[in-house]
Amino acid sequence: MERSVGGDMGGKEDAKMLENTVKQFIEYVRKQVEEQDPVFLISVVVALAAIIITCVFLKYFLTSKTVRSAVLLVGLCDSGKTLLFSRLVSGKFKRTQTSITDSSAPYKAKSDKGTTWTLIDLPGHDSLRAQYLEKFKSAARAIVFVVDSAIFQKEVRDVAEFLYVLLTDSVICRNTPTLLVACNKQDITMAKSAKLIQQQLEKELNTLRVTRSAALGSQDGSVGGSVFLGRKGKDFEFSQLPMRVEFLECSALSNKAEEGEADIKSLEKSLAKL
Ligand SMILES: Nc1nc2c(ncn2[C@@H]2O[C@H](COP(=O)(O)OP(=O)(O)OP(=O)(O)O)[C@@H](O)[C@H]2O)c(=O)[nH]1
Ligand SMILES: [Mg+2]
Repeated sequence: MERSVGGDMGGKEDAKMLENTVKQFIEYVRKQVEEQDPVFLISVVVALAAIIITCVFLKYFLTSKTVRSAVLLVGLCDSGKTLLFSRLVSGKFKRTQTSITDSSAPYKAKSDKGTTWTLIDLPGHDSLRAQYLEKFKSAARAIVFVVDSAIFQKEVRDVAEFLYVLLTDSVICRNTPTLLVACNKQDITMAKSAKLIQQQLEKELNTLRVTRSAALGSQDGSVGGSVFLGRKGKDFEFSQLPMRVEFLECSALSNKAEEGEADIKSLEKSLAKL
């Protein structure tokens, strides 16, 4: 009992002492301020504000540059992401199986600067796609969207649906990573050209935009965080997007021999411009 009363008194004394010290300090600062030239004081305040603003800017600028250094390989199953990954990293052919997890490796761009990016191969399977995209999307400097040009006609709807998810994502729209649509498997005779793939995707995305926004309207906003695709009141075109978009043709496999040369020069050229 006694101890607790003593403790209370000690606490009160401490509080009083602290109050006195603070008062004395405020009084001291007030006196100092009064004695100074106001022009000098204003310059000190302005200089301090400039230092704080510079620090905040530098921190934001440096962190956003260091964090976003990933190049993601995304696309439907069997489009050739893993083989392209292997070709870009080591130049070698690799027998692949459906990926069930991500794999990453440093990739040195073929430019004068020779920046090293982290190349990340994501699984294309329906059930894994979303979770891996979620994991890596905020780190993306560029997204290589791989399309199987040989069976594009059959897959156009699925390809457009996946692209729609990417292009209306709020994080991706804010960070605006470069989008490289790699029209792969050009070694196959039936392969569609990059130009045709672009036109068909624009048409398909235009249709999807109408159906998706109608569905969103009836769901009282439960699917939040998605951005309108392209420009309202205009047919969709890739040029309306906030990020740089490039369509290119490549083949991760030569039609002559399995281990033969791949044709990924256009992809390497685009990656050099990041
Ligand atoms: N002809 C031809 N075949 C290719 C080309 N690129 C990849 N392939 C083949 O297509 C198949 C699928 O390639 P992967 O690299 O495993 O495909 P993926 O996109 O990683 O597939 P998931 O991991 O399931 O998402 C393999 O048999 C590859 O050898 C190409 O440019 N031309
Ligand atoms: Mg794979």
